[in-house]
Amino acid sequence: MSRFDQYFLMKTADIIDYTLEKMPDHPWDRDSMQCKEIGDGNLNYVFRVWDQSGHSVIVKHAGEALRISADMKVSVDRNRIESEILQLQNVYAPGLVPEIYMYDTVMSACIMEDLSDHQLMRYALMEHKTFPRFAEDITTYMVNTLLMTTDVVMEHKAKKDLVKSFINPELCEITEDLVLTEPYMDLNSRNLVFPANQAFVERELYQDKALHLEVAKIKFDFMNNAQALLHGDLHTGSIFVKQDSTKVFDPEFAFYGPIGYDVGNVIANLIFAWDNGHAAGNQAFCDWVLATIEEVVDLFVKKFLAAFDAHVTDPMARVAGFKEAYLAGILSDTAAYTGTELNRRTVGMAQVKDVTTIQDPDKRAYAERLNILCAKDLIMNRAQFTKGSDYVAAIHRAAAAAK
Ligand code: SR1
Ligand code: MG
Repeated sequence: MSRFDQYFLMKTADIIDYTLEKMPDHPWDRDSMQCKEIGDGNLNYVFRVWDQSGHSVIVKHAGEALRISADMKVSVDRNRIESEILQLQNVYAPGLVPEIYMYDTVMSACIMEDLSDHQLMRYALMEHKTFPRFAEDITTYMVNTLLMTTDVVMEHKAKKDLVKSFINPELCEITEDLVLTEPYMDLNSRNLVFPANQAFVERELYQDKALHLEVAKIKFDFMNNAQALLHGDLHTGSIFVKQDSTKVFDPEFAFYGPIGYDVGNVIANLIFAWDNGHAAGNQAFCDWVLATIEEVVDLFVKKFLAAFDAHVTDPMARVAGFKEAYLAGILSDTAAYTGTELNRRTVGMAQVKDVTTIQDPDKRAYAERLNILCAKDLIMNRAQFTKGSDYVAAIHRAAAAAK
């Protein structure tokens, strides 16, 4: 019998015992072991455990109530989903995700590689650091984890087994509400609208019926297009970086959905970094962000087409013209979900520090108007966004219109 045989919400004081019990063969220097809670996400508890001999791990633990709001309860099965997808992605995209050492469905916890030598990408971008490998790495990660889990590549029954295993209704419901509904109608009265933009948000988001119709189509595509095994929350707070390495973590929102959702989340979060650099007047950083957005889209397309040729075997998927049609759908979705991520992080309950830490209220209001105008362009004209320069042009258009 162990005290970890039945779920309870672990605290820092429990984690060393837990780690020793679950990693008995690790060469810990027991007397010098320490633990600290380091999580700053919205959902889970993240502990770093280390000793003076240089060993360290991360223990991630799901609580029944979310950190962002004690009223929100979500299945702790999310920890299994996250652990299993990271193990799978380590096969498809080796070196681009942290290694999972073990996971435990009783305590809803996993023990994984410590990436403390990396920095959380959102914070690094807020310091206006640039990462020359990022576009290359993130597009490899996306093409390898996404295209390879579709049924144009996988044996169809094996793919459906994965759909079953990664059914994630409660986390998807968060996205359906927070990303794909509430920014357009504040049904649960939990949107956070920057006061200077209240009238703008009412007009541009809450009263625009044509926008609502397009977002409704996008929402039901998110819920019904079981295209690939997504990360599901691929923002810059889910990515660790250093100059020569990129690691994508935190895929607890994983499920089978439209590929464009992951790609769009990356692009939108780069736009938030641009907002921050622009407010600070850092032109060189903004130029790097725009070049990176362009490269992410164009490299994604290039690698996707090459991987399609190399891996797709289904005879109908090889019919002339199908590859281009399939990609066109993904690119249109990418633009749409870039737009929905821009809107939800600007007016929804889960915002991003890149924008909320802009101190000058006029500059923050400007950044938020820019995000919303850019989002609407992306959503309403989504089929026209086929290459990286289309996104850069949209950001310039929104920057001019938001003045
Ligand atoms: C209630 S959770 C709020 C947000 O945090 C996560 O990172 C997801 O983006 C979710 O929408
Ligand atoms: Mg997260």
